[in-house]
This record gives sequence, C-alpha cells and structure tokens, in this order.
Amino acid sequence: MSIKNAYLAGVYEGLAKRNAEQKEFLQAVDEVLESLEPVIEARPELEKNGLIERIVEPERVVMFRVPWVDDNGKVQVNRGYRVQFNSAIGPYKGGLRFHSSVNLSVIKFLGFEQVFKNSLTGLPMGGGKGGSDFDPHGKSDAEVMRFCQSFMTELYRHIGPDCDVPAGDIGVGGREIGYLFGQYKRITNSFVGVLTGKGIPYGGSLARTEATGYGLCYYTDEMLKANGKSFDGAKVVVSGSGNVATYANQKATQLGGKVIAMSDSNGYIVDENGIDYKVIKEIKEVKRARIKTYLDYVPSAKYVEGSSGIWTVPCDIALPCATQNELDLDGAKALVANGCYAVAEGANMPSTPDAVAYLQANKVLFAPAKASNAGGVATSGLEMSQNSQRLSWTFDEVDGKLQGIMKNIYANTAAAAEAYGMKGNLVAGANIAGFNKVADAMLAQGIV
Ligand code: NDP
Ligand code: 2IT
Repeated sequence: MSIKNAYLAGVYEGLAKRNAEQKEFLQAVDEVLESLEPVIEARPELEKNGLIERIVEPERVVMFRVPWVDDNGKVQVNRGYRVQFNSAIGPYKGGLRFHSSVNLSVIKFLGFEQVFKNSLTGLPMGGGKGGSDFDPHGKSDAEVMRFCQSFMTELYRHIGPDCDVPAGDIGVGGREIGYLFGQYKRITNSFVGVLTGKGIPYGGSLARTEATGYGLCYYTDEMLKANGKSFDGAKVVVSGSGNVATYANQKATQLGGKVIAMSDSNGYIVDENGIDYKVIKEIKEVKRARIKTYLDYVPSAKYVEGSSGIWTVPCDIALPCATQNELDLDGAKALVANGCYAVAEGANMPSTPDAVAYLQANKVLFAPAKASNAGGVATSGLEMSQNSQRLSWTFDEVDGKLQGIMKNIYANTAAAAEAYGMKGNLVAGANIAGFNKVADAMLAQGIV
C-alpha cells in the first residue's frame, strides 16, 4: 500500500483484511485512493459522510451456477457473476467477461474501475461488471449458445434497461451478445435495450464495435498533440488481437502510425511493413485462429512464442490492449530503453503499479485505462440513447460524438491533474475527475 492519508489508509486496511485474497481488486482500489489524497484533504465532508467506506463496497454482488451440456452430452458447470458496484449517477453499466481466469477479484476490480470510467464519459451510467470462468476458446457455436442461454436464464432477473445494462468484454463479442439478447427477450417477452454491443439489425449502434479502439487513439492523439507529438510516422506496438486491439490498429494507422507488432495469449508477430487490421479481423473473428496464422498471409513477418516479449519490440507508442497486468516493470524498462515516448492503455489495468511509476518517472506520456478506453462504454451509452428514442444514428454521427467525448475526457483529466497540483499526471487526473462527480451524487442522495 502506498497511501499516506490516515483516513484513506484506514479504509484500505479494513478492505484488505475483509478481502485478503482479492489482489486485483485491492490493486485497483490502492491506485484510486492514492490519487484521492489531495481531494480528501480539500473536502472534509467526504470523510464525515463515510464516502470512501461506501464507494469501495459494491452495492450488490450476484454469484450463480451456470449448468450447460457440451457437444458430447456431458454436463458442465461454470460460475457466473454480476457485481453491481455503484448506481449513484445512472443504471449499472459494464461488460461481461468470459475467460478461464475470471473470479470475484477480477470482476470487482473491473466493476470498481468502471464506476469512475463511466463518470468520465459525462453520460448517466453507474458502474458494474460481470462474467464467468467459461472459456469460449475451442467451443462450438452450439456450446457457446447453450452456455449463453443458461447464463441469461439466471442473469435476466437482475438486469433491465433502467437497472443494469451489460455489454461485451474479453470473450464476449457480437456472437455472445446475440445469444444473450435472444434468451433475455424470450424469457421476458420484451424487446428493450438491456444489452449494448448488439448487432445492427436488432438495435445495435453503428461504430460500437470500433469504439474502444478508436476512442483509445482519439484520446492518445489529444495527449500527443498537447505535448508536441503525433501518430504521424510513429511506430506503434499493440498487444492483443481482439476487439480493442484490432480497431486501435485501424485508427492508429489512419492517423499516420505504423502498427508493427500484435499478440495473443500464445505469442506475438512483428511485421515492419505494418500489420493490416483486416488480416487480424479475418484470423480472429472469422477463423477464430491463433495470431501465428498471420505468417500464412505475410510470410516475411516474424512470430515469437510467448506474449510478454512484445514490449521488447522497439516502438514510439505502445498500446496495451489485451488484459490486466500484461505490462510489468521489465516491459516498461524495455520500452524506455528503446525510446518509447507514449503508453496508452486500451485494456483495463494492463500496467502493473511499478510499471506505471517507472514510465512516469522516465517522462513517458501515460494514458490510464479509465480515461483512454472509455470510448467503448461511452458508445454503449449512445446505443442506450438510440434504443430509448427508437432511432438509429449514422456511423459518422456516432463517431463524431465519440470524438467529442474523448476530447472532453482528455481536457477534464488534464485539468483535474493540474487543479490538484499534479500537472501531466493523467492517472491522478482520471481518478479525481471520475470520483468527484460520483461523490457529489452520493452526497446528495444521503447515506444509501
Ligand atoms: P477480446 O476477447 O476481443 O480480445 C482479448 C485479446 O487479449 C485476445 O487477443 C486475447 O488472446 C488476449 N488475452 C486475453 N487474456 C490474455 C492473457 N491472460 N494473456 C495474454 N493475452 C490475453 O477482448 P477485448 O478486446 O474486448 O478486451 C481487451 C481488453 O480491453 C480487456 O482488458 C477489456 O477489459 C478491455 N476493454 C474492452 C472494451 C470493449 O469494448 N470490448 C472496452 C474497454 C476495455 P487469446 O485469444 O489468446 O485469449
Ligand atoms: O471495460 C469496458 O468499459 C467494457 N468492457 C465496455 C463496457 C460497456 O458497457 O460497453
């Protein structure tokens, strides 16, 4: 723990005692509370109203059995989760993750960060997150459908368009959202905007698929421009090859960068000529194959087994877009040694605390996930608006609003950092700006 303020340290210690095994959750809380020290000193009403004790405790946690039958007729059981963290500024909102590493700690860290991220978007959304330890890799479409139907058969009673609106995350893309939506509609006999990331024919928003990766690049572009730099001519390394990574590649390329490396959980590819995002889309979305398959399309590229080495590929800008704690101190040292000048987080909490500290100490521009990857959930908010109005906007309309939102988030996070004496520290700026709005709403609503 790095928190010095006595009130914050006391709350953290109590939380750590009650949740000793939840290391990802505690890591996320530690970072936010450390940033809030000047806020707590400036706003004594927060301690008086037990604001921090309340904000670190989810409003509700649901855990449930998800039984399903595999293609061999064997019964399988997974565990399902939905953590409804905070509804002070709007209905719970946040993705569902299907990955073998999912546990309560992972879902709570994601739900906690979602509260502040959603606040930064400026849209009326509270924070939540859910998922399962189900692993879609290697499962047939029929197995994925039966799993999703079973998952929703329990989840449906806890969610709703004005209560809690889930979306995708790792392992949950258009296919899974379709199966989940179909089952919700069948059980409740209502066609409502209860999920976002839906297909375009049944209420999805244009540009939602692209939004997280695009938004990441819009935020990064603002940060670069404010420091006299740009994507133009920059060598870019993007980890992961899923939804966020693919569209980060497309937008970084459109802005003049060259994406020379990408990865999956097995290894990474390097192509000095630039990786075409359409090839990645084909490999990952159509074939659901490994990144190594890229060599079948571009034989001159290089494949290296093991994903963590990707940070040793010399680059100007690094965009971690795979998963939590994927960029550690060794990775950060390699980036700095090779002259990297900007790191912007597409994934949630991809950088370890010592990596963040090292990058900041070495004057690398650093964009924290809560701000830089907020474009996905912001566009989910735009999908909710369209569903409520029973209208759909054009791609350019949605993309234009997304650009405006990301510009605002950059301006607000930079301004909050400066206002609290930490100019340039966007980690602190994002935590403070996201927190203040939620805290004001909680204070206004009494002790609930
Ligand atoms: P996808 O499932 O589409 O892609 C995930 C990618 O990350 C895959 O390439 C996957 O490789 C890789 N990956 C996952 N787990 C690991 C691991 N343990 N080690 C190494 N690589 C791993 O997910 P998304 O692109 O949607 O999500 C990526 C990140 O972005 C997550 O942190 C998510 O929380 C965050 N995010 C997503 C948003 C969205 O709108 N989708 C919005 C904001 C944040 P493999 O196929 O081998 O597993
Ligand atoms: O982490 C995230 O912000 C997401 N996975 C997107 C959540 C959403 O509701 O669109």
